[in-house]
Amino acid sequence: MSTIFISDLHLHPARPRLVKLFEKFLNSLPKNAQALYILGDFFEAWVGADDPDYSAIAELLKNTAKKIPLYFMPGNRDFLINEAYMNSLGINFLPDPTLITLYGRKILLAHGDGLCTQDKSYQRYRRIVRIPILQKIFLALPLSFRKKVARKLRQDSQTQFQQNPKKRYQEIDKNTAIKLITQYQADLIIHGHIHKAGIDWLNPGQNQIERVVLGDWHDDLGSVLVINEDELNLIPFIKDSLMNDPAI
Ligand SMILES: [Mn+2]
Repeated sequence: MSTIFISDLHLHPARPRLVKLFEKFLNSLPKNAQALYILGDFFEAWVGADDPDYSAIAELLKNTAKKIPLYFMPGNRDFLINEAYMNSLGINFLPDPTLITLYGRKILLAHGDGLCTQDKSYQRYRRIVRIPILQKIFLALPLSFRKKVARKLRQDSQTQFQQNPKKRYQEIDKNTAIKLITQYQADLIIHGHIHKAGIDWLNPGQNQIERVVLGDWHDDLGSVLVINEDELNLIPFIKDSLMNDPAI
């Protein structure tokens, strides 16, 4: 038995090769996989279920959820996704963060943007845009307006990154993460967001907390975490390689 984790695909119909790669990944899920977890930034910029740009991609998820239990945690690119919409697709919604127990391990799941607490102005913005009533009001506005707002936010953050390239894909605040993980009494955290795939220790030497950072996806390269009773493996996904990977 194994459990699969992915994040940061940034899927959009304007990137057909990436969408194709994701389809291939779905078709090559190992037979013994018991669940698929998506930890945010699955969509490039999600502004409502009525956006036709994402209907085909949402359909892929819906069909996958008929075959394997699917769990979805929104990221900063798809934070408007709510539980009702996910349930309508047959998908389990996960708030950020969520604690799960898997193969005897207590694992904290997060997208990762909430752990970047050095960026005070982003955290302020994040708190506001996650207020349910504000989300409800925004989602009731015309689609063309919502898409315009998303474009504007994207442009603003691009400009910000151009002025300050270090801010892009900045490391999380490890002390914030350690505090949170300790609160939840977990011994492993899995997150994405920072686009630097890897497995490391958050606090080497002391009560060791293991961390997996899921990687972002590119047109010809995905990043997949496979967990089973014995081990964690962060595996690059290239075309249809997942099934044949000896690590699984
Ligand atoms: Mn993100």
